[in-house]
Amino acid sequence: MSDKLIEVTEKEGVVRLTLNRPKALNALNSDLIAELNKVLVDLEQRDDLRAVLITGAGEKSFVAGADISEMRDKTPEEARVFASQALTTVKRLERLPVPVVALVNGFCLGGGCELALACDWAIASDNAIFGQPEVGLGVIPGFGGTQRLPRRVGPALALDLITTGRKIDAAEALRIGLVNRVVSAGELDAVAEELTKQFAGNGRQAIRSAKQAIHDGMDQDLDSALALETSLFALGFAGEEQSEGMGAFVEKRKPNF
Ligand code: DAK
Repeated sequence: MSDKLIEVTEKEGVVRLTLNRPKALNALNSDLIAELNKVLVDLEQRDDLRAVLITGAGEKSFVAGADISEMRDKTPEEARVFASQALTTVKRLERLPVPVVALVNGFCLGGGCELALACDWAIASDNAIFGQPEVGLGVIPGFGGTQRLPRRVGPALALDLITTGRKIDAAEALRIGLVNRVVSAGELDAVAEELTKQFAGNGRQAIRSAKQAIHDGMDQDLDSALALETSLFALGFAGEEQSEGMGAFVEKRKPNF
């Protein structure tokens, strides 16, 4: 692994981002967040992507949270700037127009759990540990955890996890819907590859619109969200994917998206 804060590799339109501060268990400091933001701004410009994978360097940790040593001496104003930069970056990741998959290879705590929550998919290794331990440090989750965690697992469980700061294992994370799948550490890459192949077999624009409908719809009342779905559904008939997808079905062949 190089000394870059983020290692970016790519294969057939699938970009893999490896957060690379293994000595600090990939804790998110300002430099790492700024670098992630820069990488995401570049990825936003591309229309040839299929998926983005995000993981942590080393075998022990996805991300062990925001960097506590760096945060320790921040003033309230500095904390606000830090949180707002991180929130912008996390939102950018969430809103990439392709599926974003967290490969959680170990500790996934605090800001790390919040980063995973912003991904569309989370695949955890069976040794992964999750938690929002911020109250034990005298603060609250500041990278979206108080909002995305209740939306993902429901308010009662989010309150449980955030007010106790307790850590949970991968099996419990799967049971409460925090992650989609749990596999052995050695299987993470193979499962990610299988998943991205499934994405690649589907309409790129359809995936993009489905993602938009879900994210934008969750922030709206049901009627507005359904109207949004109708618009995006209709828009699908304006492109080539719909005629190829439905034509392939009728002609009993595989679609070529
Ligand atoms: N920050 C900085 N360094 C960290 C770190 C972290 N979050 N987590 C681990 N490290 C460093 C350790 O200090 C240690 O460094 P050296 O001593 O070797 O220099 C190295 O990584 C290895 O860690 P350990 O020696 O502790 O390893 P262990 O296996 O014994 O323990 C552990 C692993 C993950 C259980 C433990 O390291 C740990 O408890 N880490 C802290 C986990 C944590 O509390 N995470 C939440 C961080 S707070 C906000 C903005 C953001 C946030 C909140 C508010 N606003 C602006 C309002 C977000 C906050 C957080 O994410």
